[in-house]
Amino acid sequence: MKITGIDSVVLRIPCPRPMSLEFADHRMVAAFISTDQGLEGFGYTLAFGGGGAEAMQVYLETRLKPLLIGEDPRLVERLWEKMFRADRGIRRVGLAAYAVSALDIALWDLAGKAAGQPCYRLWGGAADRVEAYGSGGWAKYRVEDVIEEARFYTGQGCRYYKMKIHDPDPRVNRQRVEAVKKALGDGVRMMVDVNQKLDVLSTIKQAQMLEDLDLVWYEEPVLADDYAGLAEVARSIKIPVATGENHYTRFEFRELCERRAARYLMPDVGRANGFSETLRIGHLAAAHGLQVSPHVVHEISLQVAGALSNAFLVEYMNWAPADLFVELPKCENGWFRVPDRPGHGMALTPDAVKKYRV
Ligand code: SMN
Ligand code: MG
Repeated sequence: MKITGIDSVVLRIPCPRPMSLEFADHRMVAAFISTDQGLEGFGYTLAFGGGGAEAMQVYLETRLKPLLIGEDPRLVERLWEKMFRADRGIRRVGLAAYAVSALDIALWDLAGKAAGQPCYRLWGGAADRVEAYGSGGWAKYRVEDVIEEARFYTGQGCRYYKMKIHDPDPRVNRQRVEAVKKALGDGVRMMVDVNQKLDVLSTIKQAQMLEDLDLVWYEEPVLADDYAGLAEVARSIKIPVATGENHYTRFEFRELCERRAARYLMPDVGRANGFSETLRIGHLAAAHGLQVSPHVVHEISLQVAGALSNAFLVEYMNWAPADLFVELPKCENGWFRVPDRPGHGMALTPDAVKKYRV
């Protein structure tokens, strides 16, 4: 089987009302790989808030695509190495890693379709169902809106809910988290997300103010770049630290593991160089006794979570309009079945490209 063509497109994805308080829209960079045998692979990455999507597409088109044309798409490891090692002057972090991710996801989609198997089964298969947490709780919501949103998820059986803590006053964050926890009751545990907004001392102080709330994790406590800071926070607070949505390679995750900088690693398949590198990160985490909780895009992250015995929850964030994908997985009693169609199982609707193309 040979790759005969690759098309890419940037889609503008409008946000549902609640998310639009924070972001007006997102961009999806989608890639479609065609072959001489008629099979097609679909991969994508998401730029939340839209940042950098055009640059990702240019890097994909001008530097990565020529490496794949004419190759056998089933040799994913070989092609991943070819992409990862291509430009020695550009590290596969940031925008370039998003571009590699979209193509790696499309290659695995093709490999799965060629084998007639869903990806998680190709990779060994640990579970065909994964529990989910509801996620949102954006900074600009009133606390009533956060509670209403949380109930959207708990109403579908979710036992976990994550909210942002972005107020400059740590006491306000404490009040908001406490109010949401009280409204949700004992059956729901919570996580909080700092999104890198604090420095080491302020984040430790903020975390200490939340220590009695039985939180599952405290997320991105300081800048993702600051490994020493992350490790200091992890040593200093009682809530387990989660981080990883802004880390891109197994080398960066190795740093997190060896410094004991987090207990939950959160690679994003659309950022961390695709399914291939995310699986490696998952196995690396297992060697350090750490759990992996993939960041967003649960509809495709489910394949990775279903292949890792140290996966803990997928992030259920209601970001996709109902007419974008052919069949979004459904949350049943707080759990998702891993899609068992060949490949990763997701496809755009016939009109999605026309409707959302930039
Ligand atoms: C997040 C997700 C999507 C967009 C922005 C921020 C967030 C999370 O950090 O972990 O859900
Ligand atoms: Mg986060």
